[in-house]
Amino acid sequence: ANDWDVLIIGGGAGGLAAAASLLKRRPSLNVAVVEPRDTHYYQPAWTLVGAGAFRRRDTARPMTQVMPRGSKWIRARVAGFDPERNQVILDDGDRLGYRALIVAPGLELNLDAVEGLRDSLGHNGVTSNYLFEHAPYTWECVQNLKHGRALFTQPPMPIKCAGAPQKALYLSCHHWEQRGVLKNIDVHFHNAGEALFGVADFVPPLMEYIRRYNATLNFRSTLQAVDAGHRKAWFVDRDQDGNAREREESFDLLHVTPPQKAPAFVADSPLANSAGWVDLDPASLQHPRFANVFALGDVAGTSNAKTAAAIRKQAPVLAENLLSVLDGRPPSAAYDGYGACPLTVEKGKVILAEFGYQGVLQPTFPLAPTQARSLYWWLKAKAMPRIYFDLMLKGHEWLTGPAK
Ligand code: FAD
Ligand code: UQ1
Repeated sequence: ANDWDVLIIGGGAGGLAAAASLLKRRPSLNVAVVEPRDTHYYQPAWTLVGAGAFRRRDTARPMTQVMPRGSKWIRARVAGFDPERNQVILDDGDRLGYRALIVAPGLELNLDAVEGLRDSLGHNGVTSNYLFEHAPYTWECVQNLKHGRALFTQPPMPIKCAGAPQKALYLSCHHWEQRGVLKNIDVHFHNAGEALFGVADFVPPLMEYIRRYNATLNFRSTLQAVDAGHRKAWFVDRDQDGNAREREESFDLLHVTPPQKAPAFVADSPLANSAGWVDLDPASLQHPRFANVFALGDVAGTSNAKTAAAIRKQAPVLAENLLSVLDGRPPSAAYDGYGACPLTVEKGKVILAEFGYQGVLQPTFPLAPTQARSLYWWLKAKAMPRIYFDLMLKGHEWLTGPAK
């Protein structure tokens, strides 16, 4: 049975923004959001929590409070898809039918891909801003460290908010600089990739901060295992030709960005591409084989930066195109790959990286885009949470512009 006009999987940034954009356009639509958790998290502020610049409790809201008016919350977990029958399968075996489906369960932190990480987090200086539970521990460790070794890691791409691993480094170093202890701390960045940032224009201004904070960059260096008890971490370093070498490092602080992957129930489904993400047309956000299936947010198999900023632009495009499909018309709105990463290079200054597909710069404001600015710190720390909760999750799209 087609229980719902539109069934949305996930009550995170993507699912709720899509629900709000749809209901804004067509309030009569019969929309349900399947979401197992009773709390919605504003993850972008966890970087600030790790630097003592935002209260953790302000990043969590009851799901009932953020669910867009007119949508029905179904508290359940999806276990699989049956797109031939227009049904999703819940983990208790029940099925829900739909006329159109939106897949938005985000991505999964793969803690088990690093041996010992699960048990080490939260102990002896091992921390991560990527988890609600541990972001405050980052700030505790940063304040306590007066001398020693601090390591910051970045796993292979794709990850959400690819700038966040280095944001943790900059904000920690800025605190140590202000306290006069930075000179006593040996700071290392271990990046599985080959570049400090994926869009070349932003690398030179970021390198200035790397030099200022006297941090050592290690590229093609991937965290394999950690033992908080002995304060040891093991990396696999590769040279340009791909030859691997294991390296043991001691630390006093280890900020880990965990490896990330598509959720298994998506990767193992008929909706996935070969990498496990939802297969999508990059412009229309429509599935190439199942015309009534759409996706947005971190689970999308598009090449944009996995950010809430991307969702701000994706949701209206998806809403337009999904309504076209329900009405028997071809999709006509196009997403240009916009994403944004506010790089917190100092406590009080941000380089606002905004770019689309192929790394094309897309600045919102008519200001030199690679400049660190206090205006953008204010945008990130003060304005953005309100833009997110009061505009984006409510379907107010004046900042986004009409979907074309
Ligand atoms: P999520 O918001 O993660 O939501 C997914 C939802 O789906 C969850 O509620 C989950 O419970 C639910 N779900 C999962 N599995 C199932 C299932 N089987 N059935 C039903 N529901 C399910 N973005 C920016 O734009 N700017 C930033 O500065 C920024 N900084 C960040 C810093 C950090 C430390 C982190 C972690 C992220 C940051 N991001 C930033 C990224 C941003 O938070 C994500 O891109 C965004 O939340 C993705 O939204 P989503 O809806 O795809 O996934
Ligand atoms: C943004 O749109 C967004 O999503 C709502 C974020 O996530 C919370 C961001 O961090 C940023 C920087 C943007 C970009 C927004 C503007 C207005 C330039």
